[in-house]
Amino acid sequence: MALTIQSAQNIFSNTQVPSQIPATIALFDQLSVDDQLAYLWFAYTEMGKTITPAAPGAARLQLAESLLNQIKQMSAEEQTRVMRDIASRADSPISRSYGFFSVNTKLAFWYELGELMKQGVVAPIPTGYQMSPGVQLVLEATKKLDPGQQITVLRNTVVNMGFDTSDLGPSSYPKAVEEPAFTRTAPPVSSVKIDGITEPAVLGYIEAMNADNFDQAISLFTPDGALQPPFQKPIVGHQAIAKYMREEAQGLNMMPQKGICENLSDGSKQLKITGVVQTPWFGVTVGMNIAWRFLINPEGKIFFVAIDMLASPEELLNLRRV
Ligand code: 45D
Repeated sequence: MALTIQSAQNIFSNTQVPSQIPATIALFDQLSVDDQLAYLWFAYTEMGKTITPAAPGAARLQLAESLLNQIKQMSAEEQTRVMRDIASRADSPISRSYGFFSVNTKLAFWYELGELMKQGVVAPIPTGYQMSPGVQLVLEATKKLDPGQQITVLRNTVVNMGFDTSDLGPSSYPKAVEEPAFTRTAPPVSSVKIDGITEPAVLGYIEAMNADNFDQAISLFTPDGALQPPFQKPIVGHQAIAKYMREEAQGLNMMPQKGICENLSDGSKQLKITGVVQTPWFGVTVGMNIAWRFLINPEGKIFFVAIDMLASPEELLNLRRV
């Protein structure tokens, strides 16, 4: 029987216990735009008491520079309008430019705006703003999350902002700026050991990813292979996966801990591995508990891998089959 992405998505289906991350984002989505901006400001400054992101590199900030310079020169009212436009995904020139940014450039843009807000150059919250009970509710929900989940909520709200440029096609914007590199916080681990796992494709995948060697990682996939990031649809094919990895997987530290491997009747294998991932934005200060679910074809190539955020640290031990 031929492997299908749809059936692969369902391996170890008990991994996807309801996560508080989409639930918190759903609450956020119901807020008014001003409430959303206020929530992000309060959540970010509160979080900053214990963990703060590393400053983005100069090359990264350059990509957002023209937007930031425009905003700096605006009146407080205009600055507020721009932020409302971006947060509400309006079709305005700045919200369009933002919409074309990669995930990490979007984060760098807000990082810098946050700094300007702390310095008083940009107004964090519209003048006369009154906090609604809804903001308090989402803040309370956020406090209950672990740090890895909190930064995922922040990241995903930032990613969703800006005019949706996905239908505009590449020709409408001069793209193709090389994605700036993250500098690694720790030297990559060269020999990967995962309790219970000997599958070469899996060990090779982790080793390549920890060295940002995406060509090497891609070569382990079947040509029609797919990678499914947390809360996203599968990304299919070498080219699409490579583009995704260059934009979003640089500088990650992957620390798989243990796993199980099961042989299927057609010669393929399904594996579930749990462990911790660190993002270069927060380095060793924040660990995200995740699972990888691999489907390896009879030839030892990766047909499918899903990355799931775990609902709780206890889920690290959930290696039961199903
Ligand atoms: O609106 O095996 C202000 C893959 C107020 C690849 C603000 C992976 C106003 C394959 C405060 C200024 C990548 C899938 C905003 C593995 C306002 C693979 C600013 C997994 C917005 C394992 C807010 C990787 C700011 C994973 C500055 C799981 C917020 C990676 C900044 C996860 C937030 C990475 C930042 C995560 C969040 C990174 C910097 C969750 C970064 C999060």
